[in-house]
Amino acid sequence: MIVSVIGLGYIGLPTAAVLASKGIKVIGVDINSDIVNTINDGNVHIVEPDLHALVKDSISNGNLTATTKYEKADVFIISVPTPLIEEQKPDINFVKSAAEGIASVLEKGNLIILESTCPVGTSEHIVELMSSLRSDLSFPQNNKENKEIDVNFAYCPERVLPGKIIRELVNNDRIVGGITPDCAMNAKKLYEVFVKGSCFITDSRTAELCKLTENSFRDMNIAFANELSIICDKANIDTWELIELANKHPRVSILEPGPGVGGHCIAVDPWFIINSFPNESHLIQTSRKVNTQKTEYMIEKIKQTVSSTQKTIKDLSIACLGLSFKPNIDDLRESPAMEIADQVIQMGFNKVYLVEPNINEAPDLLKCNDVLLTDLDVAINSAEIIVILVKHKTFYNLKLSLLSDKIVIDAVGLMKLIKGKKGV
Ligand code: SAJ
Repeated sequence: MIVSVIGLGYIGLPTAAVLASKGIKVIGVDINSDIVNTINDGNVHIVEPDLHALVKDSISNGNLTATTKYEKADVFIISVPTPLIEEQKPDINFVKSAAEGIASVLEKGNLIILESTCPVGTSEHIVELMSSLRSDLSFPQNNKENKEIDVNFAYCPERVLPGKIIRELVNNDRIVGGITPDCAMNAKKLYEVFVKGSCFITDSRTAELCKLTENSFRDMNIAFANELSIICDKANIDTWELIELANKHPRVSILEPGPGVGGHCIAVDPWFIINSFPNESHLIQTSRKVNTQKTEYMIEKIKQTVSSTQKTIKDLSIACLGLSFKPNIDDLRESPAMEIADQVIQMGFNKVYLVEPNINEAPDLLKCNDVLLTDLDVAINSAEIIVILVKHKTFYNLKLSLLSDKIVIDAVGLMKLIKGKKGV
């Protein structure tokens, strides 16, 4: 069996490498020739534990090859981006062009699996597109007379956590949504080659909404925590203590507040539902709003803190601890911490110290005079105001004594965690 994985990004490359590690011949296809060359050299263009070793092995034993051209295969897995464009509308053009590329090499008996996050109904839409391009083949949707189907199509969303992708690819349960039950059964057989979790079968529309539901659920739950954190701030109550105590109830499990929600999934996917169902998605829309407003609240809080010092901003220095969108990763995309740091830089402080232990150079957006990417000790020693934006493990050893004469604004509960560890 030959599997072709279209799109060698955060999901496609790990999927290709895991399949290849099971002895399957995998052809990875990507429009970016630099990425293709990097992979063919046995290297990787993304930071993800264990990925490099898997890719290196699969390239050297010949199970994995990368190319910019579509080639014949038995199974095609589409894992290309579906970004939001203006007015927060999802753009499925990369999926469409992958479908066109696959159509050019498609043969009777092939299976196509779509993994990209998509609006409900996309799979049916893509099947229609492919069947219009290949009228010589019978596709599941247009098979009204129940003729023999030449090509199978299923929607199987990825649900892996960045930082744990390889482990979760293998261990997580999968949702396999077929255009027909046979399509789902055939796709399930492929996942069973490497998935240790269970593969649950459904139709493609349910599987599409299931992916969007999972991330919207998390967004909504984080919004609850963020809303509580603002209420607590106003009421002068320690949010972290409140949540810890509320979570002692056997049926309460509140997530952690933060500076807002980042990344390319949780803050994005709810819009796929909102766009398709604007009049029905009240909670989902409100959650997006609450999480976005939490970032603005943090920026306001910093401004108010400056005013309360009775010093002019030019006489003050500030440190922002953490820039990535969540702890212990180097990914700065859609990061609320980056947005806050950017606003802080524009406020006109004497010096802005940025601490992000997972990167070596300040990102272009934040590069300017009076802004320094430094280590934790330098920042803490030099700044009067310390803003904690990400709960990186490397911050756990922060010496509380160094903070005694500082103004600390803690968006993530790091202080509570350190005090708890030290038994203060
Ligand atoms: N966050 C909080 N409080 C929390 C948990 C998270 O503020 O209690 C913030 C994080 O700091 C971050 C954002 O939410 O800014 C998202 O982080 P995350 O760890 O919740 O999720 P992602 O974006 O890394 O991965 C999510 C996962 N989805 C769910 O947990 C439902 C993952 O399983 C998906 O595969 C991934 O989205 C995706 O690709 O869709």
